[in-house]
Amino acid sequence: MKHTYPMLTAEEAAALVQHDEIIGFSGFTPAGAAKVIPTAIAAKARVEHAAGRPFKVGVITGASTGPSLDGELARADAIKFRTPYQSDKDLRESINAGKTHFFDMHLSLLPQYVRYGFLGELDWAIVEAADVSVDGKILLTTSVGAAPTFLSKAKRILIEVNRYHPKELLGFHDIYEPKNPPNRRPIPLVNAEDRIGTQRVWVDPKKIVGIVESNRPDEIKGFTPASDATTRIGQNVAGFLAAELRAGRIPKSFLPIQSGVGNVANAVLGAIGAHPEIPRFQMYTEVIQDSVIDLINADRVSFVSGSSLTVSSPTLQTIYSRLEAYQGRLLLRPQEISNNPEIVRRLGIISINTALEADIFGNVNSTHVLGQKMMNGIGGSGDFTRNAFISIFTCPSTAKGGNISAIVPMCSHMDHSEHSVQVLVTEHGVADFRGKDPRERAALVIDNCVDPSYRELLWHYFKLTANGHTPQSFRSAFAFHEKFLETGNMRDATF
Ligand code: 0RQ
Repeated sequence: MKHTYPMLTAEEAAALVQHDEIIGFSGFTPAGAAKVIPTAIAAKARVEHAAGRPFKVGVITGASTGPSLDGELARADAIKFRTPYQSDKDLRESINAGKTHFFDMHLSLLPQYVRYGFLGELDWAIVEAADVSVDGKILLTTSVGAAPTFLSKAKRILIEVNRYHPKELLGFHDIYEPKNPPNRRPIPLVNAEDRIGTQRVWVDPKKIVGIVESNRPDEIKGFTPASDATTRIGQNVAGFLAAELRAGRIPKSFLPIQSGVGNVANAVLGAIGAHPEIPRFQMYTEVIQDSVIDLINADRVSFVSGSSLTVSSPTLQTIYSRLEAYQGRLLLRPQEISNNPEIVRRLGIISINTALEADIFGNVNSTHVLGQKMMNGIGGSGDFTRNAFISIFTCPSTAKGGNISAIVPMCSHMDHSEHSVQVLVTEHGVADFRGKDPRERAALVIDNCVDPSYRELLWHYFKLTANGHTPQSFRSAFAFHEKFLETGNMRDATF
């Protein structure tokens, strides 16, 4: 490789990073996440700790990352604070034990928070790339996330040039960074497939203090195959969208779809793709999962824009073996653009995200198990939900073998309020909240979405208080949660 940058080992790169510094790492999900340098930083932290010296760094990324970044740094107790999203088991434990400061952010806001200086000055951008030119043009790999902002704002840059990813990825990224107010302009994107920026990130080459070479695949977990419940949820969402189409409320040409992460989201997308009445459609989403690639291959999805290509290794290998077939059908953008409220509202995106818990009035908790333990974070679900053409939440009606009802009297934590949630779907059916008051919503949810073994209990709760716009009982609102903590079964709740 012809360049003017120092070639470093991962250990030499890690040696440059000091205690208390703040790092912006590439990665939006494990796709495109830095791998070898964070692992070496974790090893350095262990050595420092063994010598009795403090060593922790602030870790900012696009969204979640992989085990070589979040997992290694969490296990080495090397994370001072973490934002905006995570999904690593060890990091989650550290957060829930109160050891790591984690603040949960809407993903579209992260880059501007960094540009505005709200998170302090970035000491480092540590970014995975497929290629770097002598004049500082960086070709990113399987995600864009917040990497362009980290690269422009950080004092110094370390690049992991990962040979696993081909240089032919040139053309799959569209890099655009809005200006800060008062100089912000409208984002000139009016169709999902519009290109508005550059193919590579341009940086001052003098900021690049070293390059570490690697050859490592993304660390993406496979999905659990669709269960009976997730298949039925998918069919219910697809049936609802087909009915909207028939009613003429969704245009015949359809609208771009955003679909969240996880097992439920994967099954929902499969069902939409399989529905005979839903035409070939576009996606304007953040995470491009395996199911999207299947739909492109089946020519059910004509184009997808996202911030990461989060696919399993076999799927990525298939894409890389015939990259030209995906040119013009797959585009990666900064999360500030993929999740941008202005664009979501303009394009009329149909958002489909997963709830951990919803209440009978249509409020949604996507992040906290039993109101206390952080699962992953809000991710981009709020960016899309608040601004969607139609916002849909899905979830299985129960968890933990039926001992938890995902539908409760009052959410134990609130991420998406009744003002933003328009449709709730479980394996039992659909509650369409549009134009309905809280009492009407509750009746729809209990009749259509709740597991039959919880229906009577929830009707009982609903009838406890006769007064008020939203009939809520302070004494009993958390009876389901309290009872689960006491006996391990929400069905034991009494009011
Ligand atoms: O726990 O794995 O221990 O069995 O929660 O549940 O049903 O497998 O759901 O994989 O689709 O993830 C909301 C977490 C769903 C995800 C969430 C337990 C359940 C299981 C997972 P186990 P499932 P999924 C785009 C948009 C927020 C961010 C977002 C998410 C585990 O979709 O992180 O949408 N969303 N971003 O047993 C206690 C309940 C429960 C419960 C489920 N009510 N109480 N536990 N579980 N319901 C992506 C990005 O922004 C990057």
